[in-house]
Amino acid sequence: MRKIIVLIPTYNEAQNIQPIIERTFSVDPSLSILVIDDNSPDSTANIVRSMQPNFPNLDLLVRYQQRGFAKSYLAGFHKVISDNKFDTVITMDADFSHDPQEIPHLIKLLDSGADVSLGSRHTTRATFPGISLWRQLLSRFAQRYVQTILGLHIQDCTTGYLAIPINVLRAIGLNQFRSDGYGFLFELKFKLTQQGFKLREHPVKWPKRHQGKSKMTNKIILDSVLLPWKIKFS
Ligand SMILES: Nc1nc2c(ncn2[C@@H]2O[C@H](COP(=O)(O)OP(=O)(O)OP(=O)(O)O)[C@@H](O)[C@H]2O)c(=O)[nH]1
Ligand SMILES: [Mg+2]
Repeated sequence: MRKIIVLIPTYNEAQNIQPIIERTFSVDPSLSILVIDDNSPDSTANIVRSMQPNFPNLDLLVRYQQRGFAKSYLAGFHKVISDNKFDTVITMDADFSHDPQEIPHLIKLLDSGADVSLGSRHTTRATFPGISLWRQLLSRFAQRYVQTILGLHIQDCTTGYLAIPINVLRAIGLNQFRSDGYGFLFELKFKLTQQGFKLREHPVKWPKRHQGKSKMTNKIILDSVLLPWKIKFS
C-alpha cells in the first residue's frame, strides 16, 4: 500500500482551498495533503489551519521568502523527503483545474510500471470545459514549442498534475533547477527524461479555475519563451 501525499501550492486561493481539500480527502481518506502557501494576503493559510483539527493528515508549509511557484514546489519536495513518511508525491493545483478523482488513475499507472505519471490535457480523449479558445491555443502552442526544443516525447509538457515516487525525486537533483515560475513544470519533465525515467500519460479534463484569480501574466508567458533554450543548453 503506497503512502501518498498530495502537494498543493497556493497563492490567494482562499475561495478554493477548503473545497479542494475536502474533495481530495473524499476521493481517498488515506491520502495526506501538504499545502505550500506563499503567505497569501487573503489568509489561505488560516483556512488550512482551521481545518487541521478535523483532518489529521493535513499539513501546511508557509513560506515567508520571495514568492514563487517553483520555489514552493521545491520547498515541498525537500520537506517530504526529509519527513521520510511517504513514498509517492502528487502535485496538484488548488483551483480544481486538476480533478482529485484522477489521483487513483495516476497511481495505477505507477503500479503498472511507469516511473512517473502525468495527467495530460492534450491527448485525444481530453476535454477543456470552460477554457477560453485563447488559453487552449496558448497551451497547445506552448506544448509544441517546449516539446520541439527539449525533445520531449510527451503530449503535455506543461501539465502540473503529476505522480512522482520519492526515490525518483531524490534522484533528479532538486538544487539544480533554473526556472522560477511555471517553467519549472517542463524543466522537471526534462530532468526526469534525461535521467531515463519512463513518463506515462493519463488523459484528464482541463476545467477552468472554480474561483479566484489566475496568477498567469503576460510577463510569465514572455519569460517562458527563453527558458526552454536556457534549460537545453545549461
Ligand atoms: N505557493 C505558490 N503557489 C502559487 C504561486 N503561483 C501560483 N500558485 C499556485 O499554483 C497553482 C496554479 O496556478 P494558477 O494561477 O491556477 O495558474 P494556471 O493554472 O496556469 O492559471 P488559471 O487556471 O487560469 O488560473 C494554484 O494552486 C496557485 O494558487 C506562487 O507564487 N506560490
Ligand atoms: Mg489554474
